Amino acid sequence: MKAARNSALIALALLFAAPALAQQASVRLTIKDHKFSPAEARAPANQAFTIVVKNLDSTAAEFESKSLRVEKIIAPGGEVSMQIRPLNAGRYRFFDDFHQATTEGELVVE
Ligand SMILES: [Cu+2]
Repeated sequence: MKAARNSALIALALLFAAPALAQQASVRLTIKDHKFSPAEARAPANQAFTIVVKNLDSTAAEFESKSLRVEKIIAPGGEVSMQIRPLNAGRYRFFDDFHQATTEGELVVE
């Protein structure tokens, strides 16, 4: 009886979780030689998405954007994932707060 109820709950959970996962867009960036790649990335407007940044340099980086409202340290060789709220169409600048002079890019939301 209890097992049947649990599996029904699991089925229900999967039913709701699957479309949400399928729809969630993600933007992947890397940092190498203190440059973002791509330096201009694209994301969908009006829906939540994730930004995943991998740091291929041997120094720590701090992914930061005032307009995206994120700030996260990335260890050398490390990767971070950030959940971004639904955004209006526009251009959103981001940068490495530890290497601001060289390491910046823009997210085009459309
Ligand atoms: Cu900072």
